[in-house]
Amino acid sequence: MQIKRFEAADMQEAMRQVKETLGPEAIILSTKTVRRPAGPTRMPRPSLVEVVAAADHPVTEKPQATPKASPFWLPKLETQRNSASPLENPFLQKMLSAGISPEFVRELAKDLRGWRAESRREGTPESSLHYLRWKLMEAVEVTGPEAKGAKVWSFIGPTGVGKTTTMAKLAAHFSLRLAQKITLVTIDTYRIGAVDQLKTYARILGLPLEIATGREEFQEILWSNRDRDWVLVDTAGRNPYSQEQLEELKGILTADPRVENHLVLSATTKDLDLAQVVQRFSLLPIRSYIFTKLDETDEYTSLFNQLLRFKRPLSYLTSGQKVPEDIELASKGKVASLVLNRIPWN
Ligand SMILES: Nc1nc2c(ncn2[C@@H]2O[C@H](COP(=O)(O)OP(=O)(O)OP(=O)(O)O)[C@@H](O)[C@H]2O)c(=O)[nH]1
Ligand SMILES: [Mg+2]
Repeated sequence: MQIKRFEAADMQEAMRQVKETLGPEAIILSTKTVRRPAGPTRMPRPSLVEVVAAADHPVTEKPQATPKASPFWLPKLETQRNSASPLENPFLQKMLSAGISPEFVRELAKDLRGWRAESRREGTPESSLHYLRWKLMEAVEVTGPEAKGAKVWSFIGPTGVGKTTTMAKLAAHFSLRLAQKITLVTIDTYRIGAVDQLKTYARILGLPLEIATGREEFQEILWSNRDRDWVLVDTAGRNPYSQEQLEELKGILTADPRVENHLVLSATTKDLDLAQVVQRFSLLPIRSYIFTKLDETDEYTSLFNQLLRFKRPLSYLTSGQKVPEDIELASKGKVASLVLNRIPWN
């Protein structure tokens, strides 16, 4: 497998270079815009497009003698042969430039070709966009609060992503709008001020708050709150690279099999960082993803890629600091709009 990096002034030129060097069967692994450092005159220079592409049989160079093990996120070349190339389609090129998973776009290229052949459509821009929207919606899974049974929901994730705020938003929604009996629990006795932050929300919402300092205490609290409709559990932000911190979290949350873990992630996190975070937090079963801070970015392809990479349903999206307003139940249509509305189609 030959992997090469290309830089060009725009995506069209980069794709031309990819085809010329690696051939039309090349697979795009990633695309991004890179800023060139200012020159000696300190004048900012125009940015470049960087494309990383791979091919089995490059046109101009021989494959390497000893192939290296590929990182887990690279698509497998064997499964890609003889499929339609996204390089041929301007719509798909745009999706690639926007950062959508090259593997997904490649599949889309195949499906789009099949759909056009089947429906004998010329493929107007409108019909192609409709089709893309439908495929995006089909690719993601969403979930919400289920109808019956007591629930214990924990909110886990890296530091500062909005776990406590999201929990307060949901507590307000469940107790004020749905008239459910709620108890708030925190196992975050780690960060200074964390308990006070939740105490403030509990006081404003008029909800009981319990503090657990370890596994046994957590178990006892859940037992004594077994008649509640919902027990919402706040946890300390954990560094995904600290196995010790994650094991400690697991030690407490596995005290009761009713605990369902919702992984809170920020929409501002970079694509591959998200992959690492999710992989490391997966030492606990993840019931759903909650994405926060949608208002702090206008690029949602990382969010979308994450929903495909480790398939878990998306439950809630938050887009602001206001409690309880800035939260909504996720829908497939919303995800598709977030992704497609940001791509400059013209
Ligand atoms: N813009 C924006 N800010 C948010 C959102 N959700 C939370 N925040 C803010 O993010 C900051 C951190 O929120 P917290 O809820 O304390 O985050 P946390 O994950 O509990 O943090 P730790 O417990 O320290 O790990 C606060 O200033 C929140 O107001 C959101 O959807 N949009
Ligand atoms: Mg917190």
